[in-house]
Amino acid sequence: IAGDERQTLDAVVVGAGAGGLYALLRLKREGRTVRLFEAGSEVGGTWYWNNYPGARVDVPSLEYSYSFDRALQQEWVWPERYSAQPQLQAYFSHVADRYGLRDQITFETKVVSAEFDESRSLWKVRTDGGEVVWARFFIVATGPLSEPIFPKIEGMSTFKGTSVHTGRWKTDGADVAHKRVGVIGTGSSGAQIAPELAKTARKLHLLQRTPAYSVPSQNKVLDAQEIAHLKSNYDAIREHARANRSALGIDVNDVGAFEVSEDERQRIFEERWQYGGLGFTAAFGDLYLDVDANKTAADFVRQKIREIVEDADVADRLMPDTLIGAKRLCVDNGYFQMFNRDNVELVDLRENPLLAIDETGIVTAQGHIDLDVIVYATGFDAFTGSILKIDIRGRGGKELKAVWDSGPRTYLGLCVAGFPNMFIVNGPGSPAGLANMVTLAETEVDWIVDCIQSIDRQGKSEIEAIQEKQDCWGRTLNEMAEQTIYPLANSWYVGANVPGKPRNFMSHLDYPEYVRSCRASAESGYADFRVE
Ligand code: NA7
Repeated sequence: IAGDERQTLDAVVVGAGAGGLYALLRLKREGRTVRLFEAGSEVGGTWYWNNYPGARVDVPSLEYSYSFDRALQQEWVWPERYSAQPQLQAYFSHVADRYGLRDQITFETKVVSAEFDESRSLWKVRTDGGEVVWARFFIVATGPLSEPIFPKIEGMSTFKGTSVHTGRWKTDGADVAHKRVGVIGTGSSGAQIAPELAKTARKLHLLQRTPAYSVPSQNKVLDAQEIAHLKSNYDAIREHARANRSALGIDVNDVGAFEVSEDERQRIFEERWQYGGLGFTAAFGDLYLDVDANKTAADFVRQKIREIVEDADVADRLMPDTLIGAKRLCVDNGYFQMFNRDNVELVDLRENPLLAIDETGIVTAQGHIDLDVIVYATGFDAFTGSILKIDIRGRGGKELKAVWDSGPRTYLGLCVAGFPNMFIVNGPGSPAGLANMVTLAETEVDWIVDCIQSIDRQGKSEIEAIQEKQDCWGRTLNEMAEQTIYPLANSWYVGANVPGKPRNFMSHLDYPEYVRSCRASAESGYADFRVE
């Protein structure tokens, strides 16, 4: 026991991405004893693991960055509108150095279990290195898109070439120069990596199961004048973004798609397309609310595909026939243009199903594709995958896995009934996945740390979500989602990308409203929680 006591910390944080790093920073500033465990060998989270060629953020970098320190945001230079992975990695590394965070981080170490000891109101946290630490608070910041998923394809393991998942490029990365490459998947990762690999590969086969909507990023190098202008308006930029449902600095046009003439509608879509980025689907206020309105945007993108892709048959096969934006919209740097290259071939798995993988490549209904490299751009077990990899047990030894059996349930996306003193950053039930993840991480961590401080000031030892409040939160999320087109798609937002995963819309759709709920809870002295 004495040895255990020496190890008792205020908090354990899991994950050194945007959320975990900021949690460590804030807790340190409050004079708390903290340790952070990180599976990778560096900080950065998503931007550590997803270092595949072409990896780039789809939110402008000046926004996709911390706002807590004006000096940091003024001094740090983002050279491009949308930063590539190396810049993002460098940024988080700089943050770790600048605020002296490294001493509290244990790298290359996974947390394997966390168990709440009711008699002592402490979390017992065990790592894969066999270390056990005790902490009053357990903060899970493992990321909503961090647990890669591989499809189950017969013969996969027999492939003698290189197999690599985009989300594990760090460890498994492949050299594709002059090689024959197959890319499986047409989500954001596939749409980013394929054009980049095609530049050096001998041949690239893009294996498409569902055609994707993608809009150009119109990424560019920012010149000194532009950077100076943006930085002199930083407060206004942040404020504008925070008023947006997704905490993104996009201009939402509140007008309905059918409130303007056909010509005007096309003009507005064209303007948004030329500007680039996720603001495309904010062209009209009802694109996420009304299926017919949505179709006008979808038609516009289909027309663009027709114009960009020279081979009409290939263009036809690339045409999505779903709703636009119901699955995460891809933001690309030459995705559709890539199909005009002689060394790129589209394999449409709907008419030519993928049957198996063998030692030398992929077997489809129409024959064998010889490959040296297979890239799995097949996505992630979103929201819950990385959390449930940890054996988390709350009050009465109850497993989180069992409690979330039919889908993740949280209160404010931050806490779970039955799991006192546990907090999740960017977890299910928060606007994670849809909102600017750095902004959201700051919002949530500030709430968590303020909460911890308040508990102590009140002389209390435990805070726990109340079941009825949690149920009510879940209903609110569903009601919000049902007014939109989101539940209509088979996306990772609803868990449909993982076979057998229960279908739940897992995100909160309105960042400002979410902030109001969190603030109201704090202002009430956490009256909506059990505090003891
Ligand atoms: P996504 O968006 O989940 O995309 C995964 C892609 O992989 C998608 O096109 C899937 O097709 C495809 N996939 C998955 N399994 C298979 C099999 N068995 N055969 C063929 N194709 C398959 O993951 P990303 O990594 O691209 O992006 C995740 C998020 O990260 C993104 O939304 C951004 O927010 C950042 P499907 O559509 O299911 O038919």
